[in-house]
Amino acid sequence: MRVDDLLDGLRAGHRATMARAITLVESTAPRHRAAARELLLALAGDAATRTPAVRVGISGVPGVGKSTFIEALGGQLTAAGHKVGVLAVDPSSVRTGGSVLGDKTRMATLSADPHAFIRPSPSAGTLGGVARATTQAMAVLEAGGYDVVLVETVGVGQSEVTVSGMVDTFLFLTLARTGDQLQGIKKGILEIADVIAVNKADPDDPAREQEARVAARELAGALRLVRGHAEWAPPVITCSGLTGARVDEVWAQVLQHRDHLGADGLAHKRAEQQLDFTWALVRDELDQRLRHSTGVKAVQAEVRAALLAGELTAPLAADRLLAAYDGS
Ligand SMILES: Nc1nc2c(ncn2[C@@H]2O[C@H](COP(=O)(O)OP(=O)(O)OP(=O)(O)O)[C@@H](O)[C@H]2O)c(=O)[nH]1
Ligand SMILES: [Mg+2]
Repeated sequence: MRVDDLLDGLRAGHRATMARAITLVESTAPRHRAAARELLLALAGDAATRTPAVRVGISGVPGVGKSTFIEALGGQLTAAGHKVGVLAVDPSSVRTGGSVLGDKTRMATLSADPHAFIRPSPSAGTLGGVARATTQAMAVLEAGGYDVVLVETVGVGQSEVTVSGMVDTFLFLTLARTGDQLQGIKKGILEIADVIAVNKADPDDPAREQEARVAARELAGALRLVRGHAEWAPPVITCSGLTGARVDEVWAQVLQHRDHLGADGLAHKRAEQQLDFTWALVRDELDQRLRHSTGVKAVQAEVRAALLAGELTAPLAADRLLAAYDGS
């Protein structure tokens, strides 16, 4: 399919074209790269004339209820006239090649909603590669008129930091586990979260709801310690993704954070993200070139053998590989 046809289909909001365009920008095949670049360049032109979509990262440990929350929130938003795109960044897909997050079966209602588009995590490559695919998929969704993009990521290590660098607002879901909830949350998360919600505070379970409220208060206190007198004090509220209770309140806080950024603040944040993204792309490309370098391939086995035999130290081996790369 030609890039012009993709653009026409996207602008007209055709779902099949959307899927095809996302596949194109996710592709790491060299033959797709030129077309993907052309498409993204055209989309960047479109974006300049449009109100930016609301990009929200949603994170939390496995089982905290991210997908269920997105199902509830997405339904509320499409009912209110929004078009909602859902993407996933799944670090486990990087290791296993499988895709756990964004599992459509867990978002049964939303995946059948004509005003929602759910895309499971791309299941290949490095975390950087998956993040690149996700950033570009966001641009495609926005071109298709999706004014809200939700990015689900499981709360393990680097993936949250990666996702927080791609979105406007970072929402962290957690659970009330009295006593150990603070240990369960890495300090790094408290530094990057913009809104925190203690989930599974179901209204039909008053004891649990109460526990969640206590946890929210404790967390708010801990946040004050970590963040000091930062301009934005992340609100900590309770909700229940399963019943939909207070999910609207969480969304109100997301919008509040966006208001706090203001149009200029948002533009600045996105520009900075583009700069970081640029360097990530450069590193990604260098990595690819290193992998495919004929010079490196030529000496790789020999260097490996020498290193394993103890004839070369790691720094010397690295020098040899880099020299082979520079020379090819
Ligand atoms: N009681 C209760 N259960 C919930 C709530 N939200 C989710 N659950 C349950 O928690 C389990 C995990 O929910 P998911 O939405 O799949 O969690 P997740 O965070 O997306 O999980 P991963 O994608 O595996 O990281 C499911 O059995 C849900 O039904 C809630 O608000 N209340
Ligand atoms: Mg999930």
